[in-house]
Amino acid sequence: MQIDKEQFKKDLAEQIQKDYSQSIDTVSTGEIYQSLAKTIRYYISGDWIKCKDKVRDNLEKQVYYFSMEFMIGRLLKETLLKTGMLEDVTDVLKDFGFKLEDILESEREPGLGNGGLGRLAACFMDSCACLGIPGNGNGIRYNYGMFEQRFSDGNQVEWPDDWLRNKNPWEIRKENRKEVVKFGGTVRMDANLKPIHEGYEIIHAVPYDMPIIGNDDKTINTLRLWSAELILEDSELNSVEYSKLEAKKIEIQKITNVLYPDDSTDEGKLLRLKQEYFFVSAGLQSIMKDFKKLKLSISEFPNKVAVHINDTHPALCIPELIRILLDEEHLEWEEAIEITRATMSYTNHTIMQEALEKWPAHFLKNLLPRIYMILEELDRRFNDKYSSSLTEEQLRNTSIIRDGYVRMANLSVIMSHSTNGVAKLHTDLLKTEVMKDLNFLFPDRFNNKTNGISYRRWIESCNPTLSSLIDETIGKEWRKNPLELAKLNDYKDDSTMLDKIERVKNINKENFSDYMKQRYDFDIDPKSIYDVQIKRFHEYKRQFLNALHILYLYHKILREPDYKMQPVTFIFGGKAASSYYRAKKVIKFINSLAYHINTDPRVKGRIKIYLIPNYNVSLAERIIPATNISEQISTATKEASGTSNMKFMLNGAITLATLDGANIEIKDQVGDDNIMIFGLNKEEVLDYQSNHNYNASDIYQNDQDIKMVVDSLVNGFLPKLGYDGIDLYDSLLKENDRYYVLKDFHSYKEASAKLRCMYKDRKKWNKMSIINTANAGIFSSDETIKRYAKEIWNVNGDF
Ligand code: 4GP
Repeated sequence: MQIDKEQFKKDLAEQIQKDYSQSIDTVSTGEIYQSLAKTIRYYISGDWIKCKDKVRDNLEKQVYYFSMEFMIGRLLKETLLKTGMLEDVTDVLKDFGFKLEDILESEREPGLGNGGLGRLAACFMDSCACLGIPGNGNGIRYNYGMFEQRFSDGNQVEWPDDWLRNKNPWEIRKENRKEVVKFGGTVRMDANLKPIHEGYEIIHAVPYDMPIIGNDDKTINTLRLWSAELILEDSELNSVEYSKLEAKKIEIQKITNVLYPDDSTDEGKLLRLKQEYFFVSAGLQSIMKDFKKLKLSISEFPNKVAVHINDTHPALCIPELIRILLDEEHLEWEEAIEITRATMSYTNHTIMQEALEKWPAHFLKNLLPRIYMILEELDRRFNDKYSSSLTEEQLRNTSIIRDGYVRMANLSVIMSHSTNGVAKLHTDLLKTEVMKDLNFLFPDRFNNKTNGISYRRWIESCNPTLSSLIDETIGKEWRKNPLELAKLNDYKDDSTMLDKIERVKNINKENFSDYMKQRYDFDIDPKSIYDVQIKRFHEYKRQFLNALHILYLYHKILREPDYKMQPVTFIFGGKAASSYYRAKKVIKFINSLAYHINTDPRVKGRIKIYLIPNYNVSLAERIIPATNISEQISTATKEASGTSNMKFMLNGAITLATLDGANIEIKDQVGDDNIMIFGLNKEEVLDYQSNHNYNASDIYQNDQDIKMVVDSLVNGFLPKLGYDGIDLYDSLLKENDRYYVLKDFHSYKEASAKLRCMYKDRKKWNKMSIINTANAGIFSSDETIKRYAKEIWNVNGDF
C-alpha cells in the first residue's frame, strides 16, 4: 500500500490526540503503539470492507476454521511488512523521534494458545489470506492469555497474562452481531414431536473481529473471537439490583476468562465444556445468518460454507449445526445429517490418549440437553447401521457414546467428510492403530496433510539478514513461491556463499546474545554452538533426555578436567501445564542444572545451559534464526508432526532428531547427510509397547554412565534440585521409563557428540545449513493450505 508520509504523520498525530488528548512528544512508546496500530487499521479498513463485499457478491465459498487456540503472535511488524508500509512508517516514526524497534517491543503478545495446534492455526490463517482464500478464524477472546511463566527457586510459577490491560488496537467490537447461547434447562417434545427447550440460561456472545491481512493482493479475512458478556436490554436495567448485576457479570465473564481453565476438577471441566459450546454455537449461528442473507436454498450450505474442526475442542459444531438445521430450519434428520457431514472436516493433532476428549454424558445432558439428545440420536443411528457388520469390539471402539462418555474424536470422524493427520507417520498411526476401526469403516475419509509454517513470519520477518542474503543470491521470487528456495542448492559448494551463510548466522547469534544479556542478564558466548529445544514441556517431548545428557557432559568435564570440546550453549524454552506435576519437575531439574553448571568455574565455559522464562512466539522469532542445532527428540510415534522442526530447518539449523512426526519428512528432503537421526524407530517402540518387554532397570543396572547420571538425580549431586529429583528418578525406574529415555540415551549422546564434532568443519556445516534452507520450501503453510483448500474444503481458485 502506497502511503503519503505527510498525511500519515497527520493521521497518527490526530489519533494520538483522540486517544490520549496529548501531543506526540509527550506519549510513551506503548501509547504510540496503540495509536499507530489503530491508524494502520483505519488505513486497511477500506480493503477489508471491499473484500467482504466481494466474497458475498460473488457467492464465494467461505472456510471457517474453528479453534480454541490462535497463537497469532505480535501483529504490528507483520502488518507493516505485508502492507508494504514498513519503510515509510519507520521514517515517520523517526521524524517524530521514535525507533520502530522500541515500538515493536511494546506490543503485548496475545497468548491465545498453548503450542503447536494454536500456532498452526495462525499460520493457516496467514496462508489463506495470502493465497486469496476466504478463510476466517473462529475462536475465543480470552480475557487472560496463556499464563506468564516465571521461575522462583527454579520452579515454574504461573502469573496471569493480562494481555488486554492496554486494550487490543487491532480488534473491533461488534455488539450488533452478538449471538445468544443457551445453557441448561430441559427439553420436552410438543404434540408434533418438535422439541421445546425451556428454563435455560442465556449468555450473550459478542464478537471481536481482527483483520487477517494477505500479501498485497488485497485479501483481508477476519479472525472472529467471541467474548461472553452481560448485555441487558433497557427494560431489564431498572429491574435488576446493582449488587446482583455485578455478581452476574463476573459469573458470565468467567466463561471466556482464561484459556484452558484448570480441568483437574469437575468444575474446571464443566467450564471448559461451556467454553467449547459457547464459541461453537455463537460462530455457527452467525455463519447461518450470513448464509441466509444470500437467499439460497439450504441445500447449498455445504457449497458455500466449510467448517473446519481444529482438534476435537470444537467438535460440538456437529450437533450444533444439526440443531440449527432441525429446530430452526425445520429440515428432516437425513438432510440435516447430510448437510452437516458435507460441511464439516476435522484435524487430529495428537495420538496421546489423555488428549482425546471424552465428556461424561451427564455433563452434556445437564448443560446442553438438546445437544445431548442429538448426540444420542446420532449414536443410535450409527449403531443401527453398523452393528451387524462390526464385531462387538469394533463397535465398542467406534461408537459415539459408550460407558457413560461421549467420545468427541469418534463423533468427529463419523460426522465429517474428512479426517486428517498432520504428518505422514501420524496419519499412518491414526489409520493403523488409534482409529483403525473407523478407518475400516470410512477409509476414504482419512487423509494426510503434513503441517506447514508461514515463511513470511518464520524467515522474512524474523530473519531479515538471511532473507536479504537469499534475495542477493537467487532473487526475490522465493518470497512469493518458497519452492524457489531450492535454487540455493546450486550454491552449496560455493565457498563465498558458504562464508556468507556463516556470517549471517553469526550476526544473528550475536544479536540474540545481546538481547539475552540486556533482558535476562544471561551470558551467552556467540562463538559457542547454540543447541536449542523450545516447545511445551511434556514427557514425550523428552526435555528430560536432553537435560540428562547435559548432566552426563557435566560429569565428564569434572572427571576429565582437560576434556576438550566445542563450547555449547544449551537453550531451552517452554511452559508446562499448570497441573502437570512431572513436567514441572523437569523444569526444576533444568534450572538446577543451569545454576550448578553456569556457576562452576571447573566447567570453564565448555557448556552452559539456560531456560528462558515465558517462552512465546516473539521469543521464538529471536531464537530460531540464531540456532545451530535443533533438538527434535520426542519418543518415536508420539509427536504428531512438530512445526518448530520446520522453522529451524528453514533458518539453516541442523536437526538432531528421532524418526518421529515430520522429522521423517525433513530427512527425506535434506538426505541422510544433512540431519542427525538417533534412537528407537516406530516399529521398535510399538514392539516394546505391545510385547511389554522393555526393562529400564536392566539398562540402569548394567550401564555405568547411565547409573551415574540417574543416581545424581537423588544423591545430592545437585543440591539445588533437592528432593525434586525423586519423582524423575521414579519415572525411570519405578514406572519403567514410559518414554524410553534410558534406551535412547546412548544413541542420543553419540549423535549429539558427532554433530558437535562436525561443527569444527565449518565449511561442511555451512553446506548442511544451506541445504536445509534450500529444501524447506515444501513446508510452507501455503503449500499445506492449497491442499486443504482443494482436497478438503473444495474451494476452487487460482492458487
Ligand atoms: C500439536 C502436536 O503435538 C504437534 O506435533 C503438531 O505439530 C501440532 O499440534 C500442530 O499440528 N498438538 C497440540 C495439541 O498442540 O494441543 O494437541
